[in-house]
Amino acid sequence: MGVDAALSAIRQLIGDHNVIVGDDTARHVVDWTGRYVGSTPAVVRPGNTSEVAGVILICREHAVAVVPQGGNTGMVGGSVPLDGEIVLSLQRLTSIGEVDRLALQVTAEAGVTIEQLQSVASVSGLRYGVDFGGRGSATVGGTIATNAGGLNVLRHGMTRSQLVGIEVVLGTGEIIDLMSGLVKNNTGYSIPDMMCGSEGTLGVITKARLRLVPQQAFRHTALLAFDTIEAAVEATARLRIVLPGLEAAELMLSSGVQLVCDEFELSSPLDLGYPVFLLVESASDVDALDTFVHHLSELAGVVDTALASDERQRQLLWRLRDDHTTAINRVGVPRKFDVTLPHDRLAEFTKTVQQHIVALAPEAATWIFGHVGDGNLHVNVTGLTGDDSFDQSIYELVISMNGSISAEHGIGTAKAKYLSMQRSTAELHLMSGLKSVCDPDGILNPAVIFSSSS
Ligand code: FAD
Ligand code: 2HG
Ligand code: ZN
Repeated sequence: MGVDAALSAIRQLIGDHNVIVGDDTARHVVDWTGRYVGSTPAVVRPGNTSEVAGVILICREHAVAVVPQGGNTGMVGGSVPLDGEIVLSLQRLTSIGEVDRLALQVTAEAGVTIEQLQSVASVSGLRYGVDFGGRGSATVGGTIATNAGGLNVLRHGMTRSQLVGIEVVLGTGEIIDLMSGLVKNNTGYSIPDMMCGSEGTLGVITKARLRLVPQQAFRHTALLAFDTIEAAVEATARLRIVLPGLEAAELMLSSGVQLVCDEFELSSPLDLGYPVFLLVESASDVDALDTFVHHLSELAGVVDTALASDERQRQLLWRLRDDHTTAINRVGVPRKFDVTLPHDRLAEFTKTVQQHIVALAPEAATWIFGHVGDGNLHVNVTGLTGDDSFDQSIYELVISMNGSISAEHGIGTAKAKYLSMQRSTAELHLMSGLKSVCDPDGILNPAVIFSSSS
């Protein structure tokens, strides 16, 4: 049997204790939302790059499919073995080099979490430009594989903007080492850029060279209430112009904030009778509170404001935003739509999609929040009994409004069958050509991005 022979060779390579089977695989076969549940003959945990390459060579030889897995916090069913694949966990690759103070860069292995990376960077007065609620579990490898966005994209860009070097094991078993950290290196196609967002379909990322940014001493944070989404979108645009230190602009609706407050026994500093909220944060190296407050006071459409006057209040404001995902999970297994719209259609989309969902699935509840500065909304639907035609109709709406069906979570298995709604035949052809060069036997995440129908 291919799998048995492969596992026996893998045991010899990485040691018996690094091959997990049976009940101990449980946390590796279910995704964070609980929507995607698979099974696996084994979770294999190589401890370094050459062991990763050895595992891939063995799997290739025995024609066994593999799902690379970091923190298993992905939202699109890409990190779990839905077709009985072997799980290749990167969680033993946890070393971080010293911060390079001349280049403002650091080298981190794939299994390092974003929280660990932030803590190493902070010792040198620096931070990593990508951050979000899943920081405690999400890994360097997983965030590169998904090109994760998060809370500070409007200031620092997505993961691709932080990536200056990569080490990756292709589906052929070859190791590509591009870890020089040279910021300028126009020597043909950019392989790090190509690997970023490839969701484990082209190679297994083992190490990365990452850009760091200055950690600014002062953070000013406020929750603003509005009567309309239009006003919140306008206010975000205005703040982006007048506040160069603006790091975050997060949209929430009163229903979501109410849910977070109910689930976690928090109280909102603003009246939840207001329908729309914006959480804004600005960072600077000098205390710019007066400027921050002044610009907030000049915004049109703000009906109430809560300014965080200390770190405890700041943390509370952030919990109202960060805890949306966990609170929604408690209501039920959500259907997630991570979408981008052109900024001038965000308000229209938010209203239209809610009406659309009520018409299609009156039994369901809709929760909308997101990174409004990036045009990125997270539409979560709970209590849904409908089939896949529901998802398709939401994506049709997004595309009809010139949006994207995946903003920052990727395609995974969840959206594979809808990818051809968004990408042209020529684009899909180019992507599958790359896939067949990097992974000629199709052993890496075979069900991710590409569906049999695309
Ligand atoms: P996994 O979930 O393990 O894997 C994700 C994908 O990458 C899979 O396809 C997997 O096969 C592949 N992969 C993993 N590691 C590797 C590797 N080393 N080499 C090759 N492929 C690999 N995402 C955002 O973009 N923005 C947010 O604001 C955000 N907030 C979140 C908040 C919470 C509370 C949670 C739970 C998740 C959030 N996410 C967010 C989603 C998730 O954290 C990201 O998609 C993250 O990038 C996944 O990292 P991971 O290490 O958990 O990867
Ligand atoms: C966030 O922004 C994450 O909190 C998760 O991207 C979004 O739960 C979601 O839909
Ligand atoms: Zn998000």
